[in-house]
Amino acid sequence: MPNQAVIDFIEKHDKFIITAHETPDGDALGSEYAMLRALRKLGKTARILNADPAPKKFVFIDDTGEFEVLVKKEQIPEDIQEYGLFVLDVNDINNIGQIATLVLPRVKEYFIVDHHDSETVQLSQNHIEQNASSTCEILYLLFREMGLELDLPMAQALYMGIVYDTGSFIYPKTTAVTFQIAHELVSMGVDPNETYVNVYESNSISSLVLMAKVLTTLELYYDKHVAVQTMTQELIRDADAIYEESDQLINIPLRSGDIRVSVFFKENLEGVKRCSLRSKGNIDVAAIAQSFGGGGHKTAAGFKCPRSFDVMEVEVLEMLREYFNHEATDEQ
Ligand SMILES: [Mn+2]
Repeated sequence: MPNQAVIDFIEKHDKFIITAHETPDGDALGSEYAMLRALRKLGKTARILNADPAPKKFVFIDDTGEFEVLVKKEQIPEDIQEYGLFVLDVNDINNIGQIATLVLPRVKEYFIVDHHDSETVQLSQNHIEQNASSTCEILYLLFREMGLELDLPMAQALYMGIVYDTGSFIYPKTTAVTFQIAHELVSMGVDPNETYVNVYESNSISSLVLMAKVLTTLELYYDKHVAVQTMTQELIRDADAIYEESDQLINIPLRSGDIRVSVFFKENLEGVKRCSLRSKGNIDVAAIAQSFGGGGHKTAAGFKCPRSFDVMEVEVLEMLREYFNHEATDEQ
């Protein structure tokens, strides 16, 4: 049974902390919330501790304010050594913020449930299904195997994670199983339109202004097949926006039939620089992200920039050269 290790981990411990990756997305938050309720249903003590706040558009799944951000040591339970730590939707300990230093080394045991590609998973206790559309899909199948009955808030959380991570059932890892799970969740009472309105139609005006400003940075390379956008912290401030409001902007260039790779350099308000990569077809952007210490999926990946955007842009374009038989001339 593929899930037996996860089930053993749940059975072995009475208290759990649940975490996910930095700047948590719909799948990270949906899987945390569903896992939280599942553990409590089983009579366990459980809470969520994240490195970053949950974006507002995802919080409609949580009536009770469970997404706690770890800001100081005092939030960590005194008997932390008795806890099991669930690490969801991430397998890279460099991507869980200060959970990696304040929580992970002190818990009794940890366990990863994830679906990201990774060459080397640093933590051996894991259940990683790289072909799953989302961590929420893995959790749905896990709960079913455990015979755990889902309540409506759990179904809603899982559905949100699946919708988000599949781009509403269109990204490459979307399968018949994904639709089957969605069918079952909607049969339980999940409202697809409510999810859509919250996740995609509840953005602020400042996010529109941010989108307009980021689009003006668009540069095209390799015969207009590669799009590069750049968002500095000054640009976020000019738009009066917040960093999280940029999470969908990398997808905009992909709407053009010519674009095969979208590269998005983005800096948050604390000055942390990241690069996100998306591709169509056979271009493996996870390999590029891994070469800079990051990771992801073949068509969606990212990494923290070790150097300035200008330098990183040259390096990323160089790594894309093998896919294109042209010089990386700026054609804009
Ligand atoms: Mn995910």
